[in-house]
Amino acid sequence: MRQPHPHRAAIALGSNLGDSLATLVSACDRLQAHPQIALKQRSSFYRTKPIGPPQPDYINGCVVVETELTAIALLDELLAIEQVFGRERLEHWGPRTLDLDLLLYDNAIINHPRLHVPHPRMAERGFVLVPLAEIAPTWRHPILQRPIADLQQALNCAEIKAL
Ligand code: A4P
Ligand code: MG
Repeated sequence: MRQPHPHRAAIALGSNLGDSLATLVSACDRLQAHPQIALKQRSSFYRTKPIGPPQPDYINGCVVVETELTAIALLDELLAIEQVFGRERLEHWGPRTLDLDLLLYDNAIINHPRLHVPHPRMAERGFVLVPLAEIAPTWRHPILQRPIADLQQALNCAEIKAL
């Protein structure tokens, strides 16, 4: 029998404009409502200091989903959800109402002009690894070949507080 949702993916959520917490909760609802995506786990949400130009603090979190979508099709859904929340791309690493990044897709390593998986900067970022380690500590980073919990413990994440 065909599995309905054969792939597992990890997605990072971030926002630092508008009502960030409400935006992230609504984005999770949108993912869950999608017929080809099943939301399996959602982390706590965390208040985090911005990496990049001076801007407000972020709220960050992560989810694990199962899906029958290809990685590129899943990326397109994430970009469409960002648009619903009025994402405007003004400045690289600048403030945003909603950022959805595809972190991991099964154990795939993808280098496509529009998609890099694992997300290239995820292993250096506490705002990604703290929420991801909460829900997927044993998932191995397919390039570094280390579990997410190990990568997180190697970073100083003292400033990252759950809401
Ligand atoms: N793209 C390629 N790979 C991926 C992927 N794995 N997931 C392409 C999602 N998109 C991917 O994205 C530009 C293009 O990247 C997409 O169209 C897609 O084809 P974008 O979201 O417009 O770019 P961006 O987010 O401004 O740039 P970038 O480099 O992705 O930024 P990051 O690395 O996501 O950093 N500080 C805190 N505390 N919390 C944050 O969440 N986020 C950023 C953004 C900076 N500082 C932050 C946070
Ligand atoms: Mg992004």
